[in-house]
Amino acid sequence: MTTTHAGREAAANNVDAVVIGAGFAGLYAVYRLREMGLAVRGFERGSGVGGTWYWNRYPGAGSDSESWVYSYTFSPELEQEWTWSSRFPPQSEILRYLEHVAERFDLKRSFEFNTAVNGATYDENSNRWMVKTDKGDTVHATYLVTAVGCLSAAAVPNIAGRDDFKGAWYHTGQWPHEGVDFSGKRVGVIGTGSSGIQAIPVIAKQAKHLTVFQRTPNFSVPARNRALTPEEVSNLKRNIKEIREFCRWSTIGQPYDFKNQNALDLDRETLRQQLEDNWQKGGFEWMFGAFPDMLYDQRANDIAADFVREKIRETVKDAKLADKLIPAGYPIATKRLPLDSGYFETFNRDNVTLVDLRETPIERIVENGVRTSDTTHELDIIVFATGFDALTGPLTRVGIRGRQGRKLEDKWADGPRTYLGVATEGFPNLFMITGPGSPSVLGNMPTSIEQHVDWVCGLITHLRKSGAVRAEPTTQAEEHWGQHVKELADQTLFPQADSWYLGANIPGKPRVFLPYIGGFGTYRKLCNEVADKGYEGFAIG
Ligand code: N01
Repeated sequence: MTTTHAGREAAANNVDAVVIGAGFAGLYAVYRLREMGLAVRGFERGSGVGGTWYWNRYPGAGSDSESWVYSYTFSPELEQEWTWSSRFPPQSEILRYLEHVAERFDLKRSFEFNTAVNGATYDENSNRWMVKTDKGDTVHATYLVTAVGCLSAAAVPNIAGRDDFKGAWYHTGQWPHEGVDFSGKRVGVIGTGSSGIQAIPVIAKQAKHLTVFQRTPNFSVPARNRALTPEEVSNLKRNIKEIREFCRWSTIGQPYDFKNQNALDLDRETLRQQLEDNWQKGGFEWMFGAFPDMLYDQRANDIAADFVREKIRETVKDAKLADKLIPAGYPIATKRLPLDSGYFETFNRDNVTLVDLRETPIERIVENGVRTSDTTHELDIIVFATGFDALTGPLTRVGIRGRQGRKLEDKWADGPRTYLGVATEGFPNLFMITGPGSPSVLGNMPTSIEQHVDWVCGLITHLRKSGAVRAEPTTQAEEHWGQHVKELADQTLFPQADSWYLGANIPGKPRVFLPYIGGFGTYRKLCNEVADKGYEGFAIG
């Protein structure tokens, strides 16, 4: 029997699962779902795979997780074949890795690129999702898997006069593929989060002059990036199974964890020495391989914060400038802690100026630069390193409608409500990879992603084996989970900072702590228990 063109079209438009996004999560979701024998179609806005690493091509962009754990674990062969160049790989290398994975496992054939999903509606009668794309396609699927990333909805602030600017402007999260030539240019960077802190030292070396517009001074810890020696590579490859297993059950999915000891139990000198030793090592371990009370107890946190303040003061030669760069008013690490490669040193350069927006706020953007309350800073290029509408933004902009046409953004108007961060009541068979209410951004993303995809695939297998067609969290399970996520966050110092974890960076966004802060290992255990109890908390039918 030959299949007609119309027949093939119909089959392609009626699939088991639609996956949105071709980053770390989408690629793995397609791999696993296909392995289970499901018909899958994927859609990706970009022209290629990579997600975060496709979009964030700004100078200095790279991973803050160690390369040997910032990768997939599902294929031991892949793990052995791929060799990372350095401790913290640059964006270009991570993108190359994801392209390699897509080729190696033949994943691209399941995706339509340059295609955004601009609506997905659940039909109760057919128990199918009707997914629409900006290319005019409509695809029907039983399962809708969102792999849209946590930090993919770029936030360009609505500063008056932005359209008057005659120069070029860019957001770090939507960087042009051809790159930006800063040579001979007067460049302004607005924002000093992780992206700004990575980009600023690199741009400063290229630009004629760099003006950094800082609203909130940020803590930062040195990355101490370096090339990996062949000996390290072979040791890592030999021990990779154990390293991965440790990450899976650790607090933030990294190859280290908090000590079984509090900072406040140590005498000052011992504590200082430990902080110094870890500072010399570089990386997140300084905070997240240290003392748990630094995130719970203000006194312990103050010790850590003062340690970094001293480091800034030692690094920045001009004492008045150092004062402006030194953070105060929020506990360290309660805004995502950046890793840097010479960030504070950059302010010792003659071609770099810091504008403290707390003293001289931006009034507007004008045709030749940025006007603050005291002067106009003349610029040829503005870089918005101003962050993202995190976790909820990438989901609510898709146009997802559940039972009775209810919009996801309406349901979440007062903050996201999910069960395990993976599903939401009223939206059957919608599975969110690293959605709000899951550990997601509080650690190593690939660890989180693989756990989520595997768990969702387990749930889908359960449905298929038991002859059920839908899973949807109960209202009660969702409420309990929301309370639990909030209670855990409230036990820490995190809610004290105006961070994107709380939606505080987006005007009008409800102040709700978005990720689950109980730790990757604990979360994994909870998810496994839910599965062992026949997916307790889900209405399955
Ligand atoms: O964004 P951010 P990001 N006027 O929201 C400022 C991940 N990431 O893109 O603090 C003036 O952290 C804002 O000021 P304030 C990582 O999870 C990972 O840097 O709100 N300034 C802040 O300084 C990270 O946390 C990696 O007062 C304005 C900055 O812009 C997340 O992405 C690398 C402003 C935004 O900081 C987001 O980081 C990079 C305005 N109107 C990023 N609006 C790696 O793993 C905002 N700001 C390596």
